Amino acid sequence: MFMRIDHIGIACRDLEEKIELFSRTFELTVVAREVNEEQGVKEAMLHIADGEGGGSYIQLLEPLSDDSPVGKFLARRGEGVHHVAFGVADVAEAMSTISEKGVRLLDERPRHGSMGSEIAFLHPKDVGGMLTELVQAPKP
Ligand code: MC0
Repeated sequence: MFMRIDHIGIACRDLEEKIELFSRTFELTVVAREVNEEQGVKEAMLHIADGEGGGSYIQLLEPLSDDSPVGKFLARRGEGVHHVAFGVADVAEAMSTISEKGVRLLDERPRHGSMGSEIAFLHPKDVGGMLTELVQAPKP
């Protein structure tokens, strides 16, 4: 079902500071920046490699408000890994297959994600404490 790790999402308080840190430390390049109002984040994608059906990235996330998902996460746990996102060929199909196994979906239908992707989240409590995202990359 999963083709690759699409990205690791990292919650941070200062996006520019963490872009500088990750670019310098791991020699990664920012390939996209976006504000996603629906998800309450300002974000940057740092490219790692290309794989089946799309690339792999580090995603740096700064919250737009304290009551957004990433804002609440920072208050509760501080900076660090917020979620792991897996690349799938068809996000709607993956949602339906996974939900049939008893895992709660946090989205009823796919939503808009980074770089034109379609995404959906799974409840962390049903996946061993890991907030999990499904990502369908846009067709080339
Ligand atoms: C909360 N919990 C987490 C967690 N956030 N566990 C692991 N990883 C996380 N990131 C835990 C809490 O500690 C709590 O456990 C339990 O989940 C229920 O939390 P809650 O009190 O309901 O907390 P809320 O209201 O903060 O909701 C958490 C939830 C929410 C995961 C449902 O953040 C959500 O719907 N997230 C999906 C959307 C999202 O995260 N968007 C931002 C990235 P205890 O044991 O204390 O009960 S957007 C993005 O990344 C896009 C742009 C993209 O990739 O393209």
